[in-house]
Amino acid sequence: MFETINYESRAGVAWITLNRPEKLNAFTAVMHKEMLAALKNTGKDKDIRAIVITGAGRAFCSGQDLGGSDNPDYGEVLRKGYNPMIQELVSIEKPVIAAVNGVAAGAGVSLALACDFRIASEKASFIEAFIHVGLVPDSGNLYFLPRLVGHAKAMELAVLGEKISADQAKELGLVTKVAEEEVFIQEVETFAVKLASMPTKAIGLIKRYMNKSWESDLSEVLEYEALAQKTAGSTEDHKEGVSAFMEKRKPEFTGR
Ligand code: T3D
Repeated sequence: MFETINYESRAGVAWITLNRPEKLNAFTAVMHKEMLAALKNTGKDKDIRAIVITGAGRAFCSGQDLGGSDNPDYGEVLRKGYNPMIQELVSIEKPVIAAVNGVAAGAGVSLALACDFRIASEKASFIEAFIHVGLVPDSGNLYFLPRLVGHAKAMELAVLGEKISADQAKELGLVTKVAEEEVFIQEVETFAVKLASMPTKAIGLIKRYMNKSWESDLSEVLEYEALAQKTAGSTEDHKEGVSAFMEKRKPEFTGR
């Protein structure tokens, strides 16, 4: 059904795999369209409660295809291709995990940064490659990077464009976990299935309002918390969590 990505789902988890391994999964206009469609699908599908984005072959994603663009207006490439994809990803009220299997460069880093969690293979690396081709970080990179690592480190990474290893990324707080290559996919699967068995509505509300907190003051955040708690408090998962606690058993959350 897709040309540049693979899409499959199992155990409540959607797996989206960027699939142009010969170009280290570089983005094209078709890939933007397909990613947007796949992400929209995960948002709508009630059976999907977590999403994994990864890359085929030895790379996660090498950013924009430097050989393939026929559009000289890069602003338009961003507005039509990358920006809707990043906006969609952030607005999905379900956890999204970047399974960074290998090198992530340029907009490939941006894609990983826009996800809610990053799990890296020990073979992964991150490179803000934009500067090496005379460009600026895009696709939300200037938004997420300083928020994740702080302004000074973000400037250093973006301006110097030096490659950092998975372990260095972990030290900076960019990744949740670094896994040995042999067990990488199992570790991602375990993490994703765990998230998919949690109270999905509450996770979605945490994501929505934690994102909004960046541009809000304390009184606004207090009100968001009240709104979110009213909604979370009326879910079946809240009822189940309290019943399970009182009955001293493990809760079975359904995402409703
Ligand atoms: O419209 C716009 O352009 C605006 C939007 C911009 C967003 C951006 O993402 S700008 C940044 C674009 N990305 C890059 O500049 C990264 C370019 N790639 C690299 O720097 C390196 O390939 C890596 C550091 C990612 C990996 O290095 P290495 O040594 O492991 O692999 P390699 O040998 O360089 O690449 C392997 C093949 O993939 C090679 O093809 P070949 O020689 O085997 O036929 C290489 O050309 C190809 N490849 C890698 N990255 C890209 C690519 N082909 C097209 N576009 C790429 N981005």
